[in-house]
Amino acid sequence: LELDKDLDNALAEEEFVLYFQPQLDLNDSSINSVEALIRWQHPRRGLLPPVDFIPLAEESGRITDIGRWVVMAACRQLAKWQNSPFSNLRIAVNLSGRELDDESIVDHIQNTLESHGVPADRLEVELTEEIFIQNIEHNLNQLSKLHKLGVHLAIDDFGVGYSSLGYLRDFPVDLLKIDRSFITDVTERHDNAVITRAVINLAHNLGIQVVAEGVETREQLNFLKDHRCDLIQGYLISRPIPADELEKALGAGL
Ligand code: G
Ligand code: G
Ligand code: MN
Ligand code: NA
Repeated sequence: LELDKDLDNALAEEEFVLYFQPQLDLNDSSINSVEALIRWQHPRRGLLPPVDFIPLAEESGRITDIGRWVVMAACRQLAKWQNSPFSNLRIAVNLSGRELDDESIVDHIQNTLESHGVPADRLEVELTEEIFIQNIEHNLNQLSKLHKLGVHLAIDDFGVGYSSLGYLRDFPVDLLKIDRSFITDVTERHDNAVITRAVINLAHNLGIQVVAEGVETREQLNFLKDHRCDLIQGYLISRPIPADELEKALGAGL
């Protein structure tokens, strides 16, 4: 409850910060995209992870304003990177179903990209399968508009939701992110290996790229490379880190 009240201040005082976790392209070992993960630098409690305040913000409706801040902060970072050695980077932001419900979020994204002079294809939006279960028509309309702008669309935590596969046909999806639970023991468990290979083939046959989440070992990397996964994300490459650390790591040839 106390935290809930503090959330109002947090936006006004800019206490939120974006951390970035890079994705490694397995084709050429380059890093062209990073996922933005929000943190809250709370004045008394220290650095709080999203699990401590995003569910709270979803309940109170403050998530709408937080989401708008995330989009703004991502565009601000992209604008900074434009005339730098990091101009190739794309940023993926997480949007919940609740945030997509907001009719004006697409306009906000378009306006924020434009006012920062950032091309739409530098931005990616990660959505979970929940958006294919409720408000389907509204969500399809929102995502079609975003896709037309040039924003890339990724399905997060793929494989653990309750939605049908039909949406891969009906929605403009650019990327699938295979949930970490399949990757953790992909080299030890035959079933997870089979599921991972099948998801990669399914996605590729639909013209969709695949990101493996939660990659922690060299063995997992090799397995995913052998089976033509496009990108990997996880502690093996890097934890989520602040922008200045990311720049240092990339500069040093991460
Ligand atoms: O940062 P961490 O790895 O702890 O992220 C935990 C969860 O919080 C992830 O599921 C992620 O999707 C979610 N999350 C992180 N940043 C944001 C954000 O900016 N908006 C929303 N809605 N969720 C986020
Ligand atoms: O948006 P999403 O639900 O994918 O959020 C990513 C979450 O997974 C974040 O909390 C991030 O810190 C965490 N994470 C990222 N890479 C790894 C990893 O390699 N291993 C584990 N255990 N967690 C990870
Ligand atoms: Mn994500
Ligand atoms: Na995920």
